[in-house]
Amino acid sequence: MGIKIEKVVLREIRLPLVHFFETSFGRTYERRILLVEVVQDGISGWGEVTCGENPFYNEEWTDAAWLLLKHYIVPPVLKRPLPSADCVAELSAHIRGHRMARGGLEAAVWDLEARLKNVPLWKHIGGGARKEIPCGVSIGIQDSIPQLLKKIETEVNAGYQRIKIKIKPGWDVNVIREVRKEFPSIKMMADANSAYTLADADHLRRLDEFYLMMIEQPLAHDDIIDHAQLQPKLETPICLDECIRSAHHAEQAIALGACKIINIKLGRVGGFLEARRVHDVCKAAGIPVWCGGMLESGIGRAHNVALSTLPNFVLPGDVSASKRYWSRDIIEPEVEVSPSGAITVRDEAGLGYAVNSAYIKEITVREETID
Ligand code: NPQ
Ligand code: MG
Repeated sequence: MGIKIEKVVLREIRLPLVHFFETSFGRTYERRILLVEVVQDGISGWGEVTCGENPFYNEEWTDAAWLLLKHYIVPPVLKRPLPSADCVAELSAHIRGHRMARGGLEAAVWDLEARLKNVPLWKHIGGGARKEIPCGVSIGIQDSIPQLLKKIETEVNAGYQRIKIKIKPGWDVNVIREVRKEFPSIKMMADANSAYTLADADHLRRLDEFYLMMIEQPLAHDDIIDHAQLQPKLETPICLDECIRSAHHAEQAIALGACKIINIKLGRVGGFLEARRVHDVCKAAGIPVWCGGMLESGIGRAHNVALSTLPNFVLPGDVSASKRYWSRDIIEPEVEVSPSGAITVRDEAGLGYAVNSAYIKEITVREETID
């Protein structure tokens, strides 16, 4: 059974966050999310572009992604027989960068193909190593340390299996020290989103005494070599996020000793095909991986749950409950996390969650059909 897509509908939705989210590059109050709906024989597959509102996490942003999809990414897949979802990534491989925009369409076609075959997406991508996804949380930079401690207590009590704390110069060693004092035995890590340089190596080494699971992306977003210089100076394992956009980058980072752990984000690497390749490279090299998050709506969240069932996703990821981010999610049921900090994988075909079209319509600010 082949794929032949009749039309693609692009939508931009606005979703206000329950609480602002602050990283080393800024504060976000509301997400502008692009949803990609691909349609064949009256069946829809759904994808989400996970980029930010501004080109600060990486070069991508909502407005640019819209134009890329419309002019470059969607046209080559329309009304053309495709042997399988495996072939979609290649049709936009000539585009430099913009993998989140490309991945939004690619993931939608994987969902469509799973639904056409009436199998769950996790099974369709070759996952199924676990039925319970271990969950962590990512906690943004707060206005004060007491406020951060209170948030951590809430999330630990909710059952989350590890706590990730965003850091930046001025909100790092001082903060982690206080958190460790209050929570001596939780699994904990820090994410700098590229806020440091090699000149900060001595400063970053001061984090070693707090036995963090890892420090995520301390140095420049595109600099594997500097991370290879830093890792031998730290006891804390480095986890790369922004630097890893492809399986080849993973190979290079591992060969150089730039990291001991890799965070895989479906969008950052351009979709399921490349995410699986990164996963396989890491697995063969004995590098554990976990699933990163980009404050996704339920659709991106459901993709992340499916991805997290691949065997080497052995560490708790940033995939957490819908209600931590949204007062109302666009899928039903919402993604829920058990008191032991896990998401149960669902057995319905495709995403495994129903897409709430009526609610999506309410919060859509622009829509365009490409056929
Ligand atoms: C990370 N995510 O692991 C990212 C960063 C991130 C859950 O920590 C808008 C634009 C919102 C970009 C949220 C988490 C974002 C964003 C998070 C990037 O580095
Ligand atoms: Mg990160």
